[in-house]
Amino acid sequence: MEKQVHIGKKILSANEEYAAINAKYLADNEKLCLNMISSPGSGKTTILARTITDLRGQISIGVIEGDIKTELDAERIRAAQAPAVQIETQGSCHLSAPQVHSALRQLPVDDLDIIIIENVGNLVCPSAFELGENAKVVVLSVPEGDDKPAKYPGIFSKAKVLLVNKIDYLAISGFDIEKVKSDARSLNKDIEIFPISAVTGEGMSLWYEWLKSSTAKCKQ
Ligand SMILES: Nc1nc2c(ncn2[C@@H]2O[C@H](COP(=O)(O)OP(=O)(O)O)[C@@H](O)[C@H]2O)c(=O)[nH]1
Ligand SMILES: [Mg+2]
Repeated sequence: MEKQVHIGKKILSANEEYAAINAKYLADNEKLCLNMISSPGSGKTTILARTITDLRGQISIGVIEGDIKTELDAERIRAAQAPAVQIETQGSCHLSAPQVHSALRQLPVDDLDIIIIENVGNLVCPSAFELGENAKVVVLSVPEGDDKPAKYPGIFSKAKVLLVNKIDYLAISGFDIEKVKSDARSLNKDIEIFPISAVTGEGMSLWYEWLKSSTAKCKQ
């Protein structure tokens, strides 16, 4: 008869192992690393390009881009004069920690203060895979509707920051921003919420202050 022996030791998945290696590398090098997650089209790349441009000379940002196909987003980041590494996942709906591990080796990390990972666009799979980041940043844009924190609680529970983007559409949409704030806070009482428009620049200064203070904390 077979006997089962419980050895009481958690066997880490390859993803968890690489996430721990990435996290240690980033901590040793005093870098802030953010994992940006949203539906496709919420404005992640637009937010990143504007942030890079507006913080030039104050904070240096490098980007790891994840998409199923194409180098298009990395090209947009390079056009904003920041280093970017593109990962094509070839069908996978999320980035993995081993992929981020190899992308980190291709970035000029010594010259950077912050590394931002733009994950593959969707609100579900990316939230389940740790990459070694300090924090997840979820982006919800006004045209997507105000019911998304309630419908996709996983990512809104885990994120440290919620960027509500495209607030320039607020006046012509039925989007209830107070409902989004209270739904997100009922899942995650400490979540920081910044309503922004990456096109007009409204609200971006509070996001920049958060980036600056979080960067400073990594260097202490
Ligand atoms: N009106 C408006 N459009 C935006 C804003 N941010 C991004 N967009 C537009 O939304 C579309 C998708 O943006 P993109 O950055 O590619 O989204 P991503 O797929 O999340 O990276 C583009 O046409 C952007 O110009 C915003 O704050 N306001
Ligand atoms: Mg993008």
